[in-house]
Amino acid sequence: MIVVLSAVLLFGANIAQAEEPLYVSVGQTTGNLYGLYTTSNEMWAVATQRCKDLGWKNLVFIKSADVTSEVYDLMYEAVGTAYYWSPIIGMNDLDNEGRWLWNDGTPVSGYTNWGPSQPDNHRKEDCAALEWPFNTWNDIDCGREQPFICFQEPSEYKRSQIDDRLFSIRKFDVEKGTQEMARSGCKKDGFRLAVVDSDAVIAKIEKSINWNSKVGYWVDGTHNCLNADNCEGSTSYVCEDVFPLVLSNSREDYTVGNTIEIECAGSGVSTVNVKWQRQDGVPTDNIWNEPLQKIEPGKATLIIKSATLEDSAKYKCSAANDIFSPSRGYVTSINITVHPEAIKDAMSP
Ligand SMILES: [Ca+2]
Ligand SMILES: [Ca+2]
Repeated sequence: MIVVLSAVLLFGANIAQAEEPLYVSVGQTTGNLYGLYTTSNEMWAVATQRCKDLGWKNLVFIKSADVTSEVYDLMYEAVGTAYYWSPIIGMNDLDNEGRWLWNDGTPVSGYTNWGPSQPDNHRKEDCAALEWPFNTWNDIDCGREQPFICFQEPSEYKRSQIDDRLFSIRKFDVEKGTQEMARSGCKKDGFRLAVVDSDAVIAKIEKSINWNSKVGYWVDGTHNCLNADNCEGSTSYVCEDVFPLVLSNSREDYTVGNTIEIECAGSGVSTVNVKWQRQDGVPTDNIWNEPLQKIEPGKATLIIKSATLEDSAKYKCSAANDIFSPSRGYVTSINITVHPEAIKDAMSP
């Protein structure tokens, strides 16, 4: 099953949030965490450093077709196909023309995905970006300022221990604030004040955000204050995402004529609006229709009364909390495949 758990932060964020990624997703095959940054375009060297400063491993390394596919999903969910953003990726041939290295110094060999006629080193191009529709590579001028994609490997952000929880730092608009102000600050944007109830959570927060070791941060749970004895007079706090989606049924293989019902539910500080969508046409068309479904507060049940081969389309369930602005949403996809009856019969003894 492919589950893309994504967090969208639309524009409109205040300055304290300026370094929030536009979009974060977890690649289900590799487990990598990806973040797309678009709020300020940067050149390769600055973007590389920015990823590291923000707690990521680096600009994304695309060493397999799986990563290509996951990054494509990230871009597709974040910006659809209406944009030509060409995000920078983590490779260069600065030291030795034509000898491409990932930013960690490993050679680009084995898997490559250059676009047609690339790399062409046109007027000296030693860095690289993803070319629309976000899956092939083009060498570009290292001085070009572009959006960029950072990534982190699963062993580093310890996803299994913390169940996909994502944390981010906020600063009070005023000089300092109380825990109650921190709670409402998170809630205003569709988050909750981070619930810290174990050392694993603290480790996750330390790894996933770029915090100042000299500052105390308001949190909730068994701890009230991270990184300091008390947070009276603190200027910052930690928010976390609150409504991951859960599918009632992860079965993917069906036969023509089967009935399919999958409930998708989300929970959060305010009731989320959940709905199923179906992608018709080829993926690059970005045409999503609403299939038959039963929508209730906080959940939606996809109903396919008699499955057809065409149902092997990509379904996704999305949830948004539209009470607050900027809005925040999640998407979960399931790869339903409907097999012809004949194949099933042929396989039977
Ligand atoms: Ca070059
Ligand atoms: Ca080029």
